[in-house]
Amino acid sequence: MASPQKTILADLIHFSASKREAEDRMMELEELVKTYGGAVVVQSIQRKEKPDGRTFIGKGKVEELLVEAKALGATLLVVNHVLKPSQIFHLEEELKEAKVKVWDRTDLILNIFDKHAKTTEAKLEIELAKIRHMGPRIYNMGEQLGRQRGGTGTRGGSGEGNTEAMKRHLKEQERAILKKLETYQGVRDRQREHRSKTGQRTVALVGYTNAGKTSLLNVLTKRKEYSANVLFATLDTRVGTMYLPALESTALLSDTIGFIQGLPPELLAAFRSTLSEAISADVILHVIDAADDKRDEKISIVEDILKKLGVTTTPILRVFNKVDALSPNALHLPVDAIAVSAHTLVGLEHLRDAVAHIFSPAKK
Ligand SMILES: Nc1nc2c(ncn2[C@@H]2O[C@H](COP(=O)(O)OP(=O)(O)OP(=O)(O)O)[C@@H](O)[C@H]2O)c(=O)[nH]1
Ligand SMILES: [Mg+2]
Repeated sequence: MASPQKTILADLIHFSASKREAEDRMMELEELVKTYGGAVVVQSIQRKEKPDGRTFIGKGKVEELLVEAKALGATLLVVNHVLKPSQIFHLEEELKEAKVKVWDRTDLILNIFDKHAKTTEAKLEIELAKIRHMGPRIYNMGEQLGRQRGGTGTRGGSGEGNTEAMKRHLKEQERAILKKLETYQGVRDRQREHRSKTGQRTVALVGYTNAGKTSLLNVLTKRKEYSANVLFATLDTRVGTMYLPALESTALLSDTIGFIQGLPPELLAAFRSTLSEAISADVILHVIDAADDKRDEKISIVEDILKKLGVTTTPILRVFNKVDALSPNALHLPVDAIAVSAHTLVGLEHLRDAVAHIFSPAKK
């Protein structure tokens, strides 16, 4: 196996942000980089009123990181924000001496997705998100290079011509992918129609990445899907059958990609097909890592994303998982919380009953 890529992490936070917030952001970024397979060699947190227009992190910081990159042999810089294409371009230019590639947060997430995607559908969705995210960068590079070649006044000079050709090419690729994805969407739509015609109930697991969605799917449906202590272990949609004793009947339970703070909108849009299973379910189970210090913040992040996805009328049950790992001084759970553990199996009957109750309030 190739040795992990030595990586520098840079974050920029506002003066008003707390130290804790800054550290949490850095910790999550480090988790993401580890999930990707990188080894973090430098962590840089800067407080700034607003980002630098040219390089985002500012000239002084770039110079400092160049020295460190050379000294430590780092080859990747990840900036924990979404950068403008020109900012990435300038950063790479200025770090050229150390041959450092520059990624923003979206690049990092896309590259993790790339590593984990297994189904053709997920791969196509990632391809689409990449084109949408990287496209403007490629046009920008063409324009910058055109300008550097002193192309002022040379209308339709080589830089510009290439940019136009590249734009057309990417547009065509995007259309081709969308067309393929439509086929998958069509299959899903038909399956959904069939399910609703035959009265099959559907339940979806959603939640922050690493909350334990797949572990719950496995214990509720006796499936054996891959779950792991990494971010974004699941990128596809998996479906199993869950028994609801109170109804003496079953529901289909689906699992899908986890959410994360700052999930770029173009990624959400690209994953529409995969997420459609969750969005269109009769009931959503919002799986929460009860033992996570940032539990409440993550709950809001997930609920915001659900709203952005247009989920407004579906009943959502909050499911507090990992209660076996709660420390005595952990935040209290709400008194009526559905508290479960995919590891010890505590609370699963309560969860099945709560789901059954939504489908058939009278039968409980
Ligand atoms: N202690 C404890 N750990 C759990 C429990 N459920 C899941 N885990 C662990 O949490 C980690 C993440 O579990 P997954 O089921 O992969 O989580 P996920 O929500 O599917 O994550 P992604 O697919 O990456 O979004 C794994 O290491 C699990 O073993 C639980 O009830 N208790
Ligand atoms: Mg999972």
